[in-house]
Amino acid sequence: MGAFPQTMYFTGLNAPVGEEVSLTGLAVEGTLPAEVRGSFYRAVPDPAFPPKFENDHTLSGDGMVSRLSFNADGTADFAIRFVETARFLAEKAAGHAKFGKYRNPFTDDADVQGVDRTVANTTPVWHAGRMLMAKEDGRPYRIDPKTLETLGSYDFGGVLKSETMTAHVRIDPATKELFFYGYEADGLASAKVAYCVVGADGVLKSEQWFDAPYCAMMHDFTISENYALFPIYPTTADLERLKAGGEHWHHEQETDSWLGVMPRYGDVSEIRWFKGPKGVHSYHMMNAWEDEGGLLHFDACLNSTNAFAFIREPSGIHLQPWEVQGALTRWTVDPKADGGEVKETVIGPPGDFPVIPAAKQGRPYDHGWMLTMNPELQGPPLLGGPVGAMFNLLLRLDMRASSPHAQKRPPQALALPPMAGFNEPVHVPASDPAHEGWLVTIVDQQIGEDQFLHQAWVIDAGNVGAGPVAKVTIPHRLRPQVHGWWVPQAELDAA
Ligand code: V55
Ligand code: FE
Repeated sequence: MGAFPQTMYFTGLNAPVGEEVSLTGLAVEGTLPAEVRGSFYRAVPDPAFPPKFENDHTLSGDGMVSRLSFNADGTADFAIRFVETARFLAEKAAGHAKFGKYRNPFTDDADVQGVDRTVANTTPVWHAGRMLMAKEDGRPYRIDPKTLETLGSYDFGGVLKSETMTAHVRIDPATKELFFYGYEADGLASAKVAYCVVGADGVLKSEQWFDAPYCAMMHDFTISENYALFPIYPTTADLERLKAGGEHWHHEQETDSWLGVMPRYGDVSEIRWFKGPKGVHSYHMMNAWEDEGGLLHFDACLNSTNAFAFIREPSGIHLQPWEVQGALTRWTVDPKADGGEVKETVIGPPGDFPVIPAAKQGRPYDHGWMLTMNPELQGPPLLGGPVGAMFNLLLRLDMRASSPHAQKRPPQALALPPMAGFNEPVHVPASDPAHEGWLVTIVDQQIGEDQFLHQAWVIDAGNVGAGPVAKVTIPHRLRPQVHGWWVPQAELDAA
């Protein structure tokens, strides 16, 4: 077996771990709020074998699903297991990597052609009592939420036609329906998008296909109370390039972005396309909402280009990380208009991993949280993750303050010391509507040359600056997560 490449994607915090563990009775320091009772699931890419290609990166890692559960007796349990995808099992049987470049099956070994090559590594999605490990290049894998065992590829009981399902779903807080889409729905580099609605009972009740303006990396989307919003940014795929063994994605700095808007229970023929700026890109949206005048606002962590160097570089875009400009940005459109251009307003700082209370999905909202880099950090950041450095400042944003008509207040912030980083938090609602609830997040700290301390922090969501109210040290090496999900104990008990 070869060795892992000695690049930033496989060294330091990003060094592969690949060990399945189950630890029980971990001590919780501090005061764990009674409401933080349930499990924090995380998706962690972790390659079981050194990649076939030296230029491989974190997004190709085999999915591991991790569970941190807060127990009734005040202790915590931690477990992590590989998602046993068809790809993982084929490589495990061979004892080495057989699948090639990120999302390029033409670079795979001949004897695994046609084998499902998704790695299920992006989001643990919980809906209707089912846990799905999702990645945008394929169908999700269903997981037993208690044992973390893999139950197999999931297609909503044979109903889903799309070959893919996004890792970024949206759940309506009132109807509990799951809204999602799949892009490249009928194959590599296709512009076909499947738009799907799943009932609160878990039954896929609608799947409609439409054509995007071009085949784009559609990582996230959002819904408002009445609309579904599909952003298209010019990170594009090309079948001939894939056949020639090239990269799945190139970013095109001179190509227009678009926002597709349709009534969320409407027909896809009703989609209207609104033009955005050229060359911009966003991985994650914070929310979308309608104002009293009927205008639709779409709030995203927008960047001037693709945030990932491994996408920029093959596209001929050579920038230092600090040359990438970003801001929480609002695009406003009139959803009743027949297309047009978005109206753009900067409403917040650069950064990513936006979080809102689940109850505010698609609704006007007062506050949200996100991660950013601390411009006042007195020392080096923690290197790791797909961008190369971990976010080290957690912000609570007052979204009303970001309206040009409102009083501007500085955001509340929780800063980490040098060589420490936040993973994306999950929000745990409080039972008292006057309390903003809690954030649970994994904090990684480098404490030696290749030594790291990993802790779960529980933070008062309305007072992030006060620091954690409770901490759990996880005595196991952790790789950076992608996304997480909070599942309350009552929902686990009912499942
Ligand atoms: C992202 C993550 C992915 C992926 C595409 O964070 C985009 C963004 C972990 O996999 O395949
Ligand atoms: Fe994401």
